[in-house]
Amino acid sequence: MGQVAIVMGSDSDMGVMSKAAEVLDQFGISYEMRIISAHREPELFFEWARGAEKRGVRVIIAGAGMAAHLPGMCAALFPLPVIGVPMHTSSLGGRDSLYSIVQMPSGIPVATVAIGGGKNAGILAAKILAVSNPELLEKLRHFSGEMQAEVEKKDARLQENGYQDYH
Ligand code: RP5
Repeated sequence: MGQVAIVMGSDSDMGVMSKAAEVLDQFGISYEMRIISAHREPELFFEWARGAEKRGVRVIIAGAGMAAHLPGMCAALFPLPVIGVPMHTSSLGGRDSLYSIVQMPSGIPVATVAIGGGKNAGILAAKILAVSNPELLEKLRHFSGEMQAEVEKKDARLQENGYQDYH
């Protein structure tokens, strides 16, 4: 049981999808994580996606590569937000995955992140949940503040040392 469901078409997607899980862990958001292939096990996939809302899932993060139908089919079956994560592929550099996920027909949106964008998918899921969770929103503000501080530190180092001595 979890507020978010992370699903991927293959364990070869794990490197990217684990980044989404890490973000959810960081923010204390509960999630389920599954490997389910829409193409290789369509019946199981349908059952899983149809049951997600009843299980308490509020956002699905779906990652897939190549002819990546998993996120779009999640959006067809699940009434709440679906975030799609296109995988990098060796033959077409992930454009196949990206176009398969982002080019949804009108009426069935998938919020598509960048190729390999597992981390942003996790952050986006947190932001969606933060709409009705002030405590989570506060954590997100803190997270943004930390990112800003990191960049400021880097710039201060650059101003101090110049680019030749910037490591
Ligand atoms: C998709 O096909 C998966 O999401 C994966 O990105 C791609 C390749 O799958 P494997 O052949 O590595 O299992 O369904």
